[in-house]
Amino acid sequence: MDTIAAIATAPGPSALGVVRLSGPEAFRVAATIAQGFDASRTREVRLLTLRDAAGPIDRALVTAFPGPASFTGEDVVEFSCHGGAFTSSRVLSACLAAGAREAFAGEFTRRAVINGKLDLLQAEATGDLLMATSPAQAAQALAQLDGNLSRRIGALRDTVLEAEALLAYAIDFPEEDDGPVPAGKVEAALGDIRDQLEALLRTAADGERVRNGALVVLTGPPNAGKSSLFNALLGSDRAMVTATAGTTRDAIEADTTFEGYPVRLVDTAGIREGGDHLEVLGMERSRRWLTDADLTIECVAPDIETSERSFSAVSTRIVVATKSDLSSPQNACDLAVSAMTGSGLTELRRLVAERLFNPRSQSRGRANESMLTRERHRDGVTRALAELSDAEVNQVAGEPVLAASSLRRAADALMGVIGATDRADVFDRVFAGFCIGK
Ligand SMILES: Nc1nc2c(ncn2[C@@H]2O[C@H](COP(=O)(O)OP(=O)(O)O)[C@@H](O)[C@H]2O)c(=O)[nH]1
Ligand SMILES: [Mg+2]
Repeated sequence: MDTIAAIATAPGPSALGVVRLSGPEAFRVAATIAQGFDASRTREVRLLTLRDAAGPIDRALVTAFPGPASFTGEDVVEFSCHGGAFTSSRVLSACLAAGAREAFAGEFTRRAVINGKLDLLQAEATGDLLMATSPAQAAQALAQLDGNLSRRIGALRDTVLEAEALLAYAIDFPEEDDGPVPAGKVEAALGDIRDQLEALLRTAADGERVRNGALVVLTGPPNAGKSSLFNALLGSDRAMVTATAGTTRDAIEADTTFEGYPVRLVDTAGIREGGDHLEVLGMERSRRWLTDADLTIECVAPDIETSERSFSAVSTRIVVATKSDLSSPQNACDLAVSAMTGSGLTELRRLVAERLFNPRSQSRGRANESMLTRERHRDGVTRALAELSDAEVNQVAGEPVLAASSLRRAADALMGVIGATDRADVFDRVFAGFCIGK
């Protein structure tokens, strides 16, 4: 292992800039740069002068964390210097001149995984926590970082291995009619595993929705007040609003939070017959967004005629009567709002959050409930479930040896999700989205 260095804080002017070193040479590199660095004074924050060949760089707080009780499991040094592009870059350059190599994205966390400080699920959660923009995302990432999902999948894997042991036992005592493994016990164990795998798989939709944000698309005829509502929900004038029908041509996206849950809100061109070339293109786009939507907010205005064509067939939709300041809603709707006065907006945000995330917040109340949050998790659990089905078929067919090896593969698939694997391709995929210095 070589020694790596990186700036761990975001670029741009800031109060502090943190430079991190990790690897067998970390203490030697630090001693070259920091006057009076003492590797024996571990986990002690010391104010030292940093220098390079050209002279002093900064006075910085320096902390030494000896491995294995460090973030990466290796010797680690952190320099907390003044922020801004210049100072932290110069400290980094000094580390490189003293023999460290610049880290690539996610390399510190990757080393933590290799050294057994974190499993792969926790490493992913670290990345999710850095990217979180809403309370729900942060809470989910933190639970995964705490190991909740790892424990749930680990316990399930143990159950699979117990069933495999049960089978092995039955294989060793085939002659005994009423042997050590009562008839039906294996079947019951397999059925229980199936239930648990299916329950786990059902958490993926909610878990991934919290991680990625739910796609909420505003739709309705031109001039129904979609852009006005879009702006009002965001609290900023993002979309153009005019009394001319067909103003919005392109879809506009914005990230926001409703009741602490992440939402990608999209304003679209209103759908109607006719319109010029540009408007027709806009309507095509609207239809595409509607296909992907997790939920649509369908706007009906008192002064605008609404044809069913304007709407989508998405199952989750909220019908909103807009411009409630003009007149009270005539048609059946879930809610009345006014972008002008702001009335009904809080209720609308709450209703959207409930429709999209409520099943999850109920299940969240249950002890130890943890969610699959990525396609990688879903793939692994799906593979385990396919192996379990093979095991069931083989068991029924009187092939316990084959059933046992299917169970072994199911256990391996679950282990792969937790990440006690050293497969480089899996690692590359997990760490591809990380920033440098993490
Ligand atoms: N009185 C009133 N007028 C509104 C309200 N929302 C939108 N409008 C007006 O309705 C017209 C169309 O609004 P716009 O947001 O561009 O509708 P869109 O075509 O569906 O995006 C504009 O003249 C707006 O000023 C509202 O809450 N109250
Ligand atoms: Mg508009």
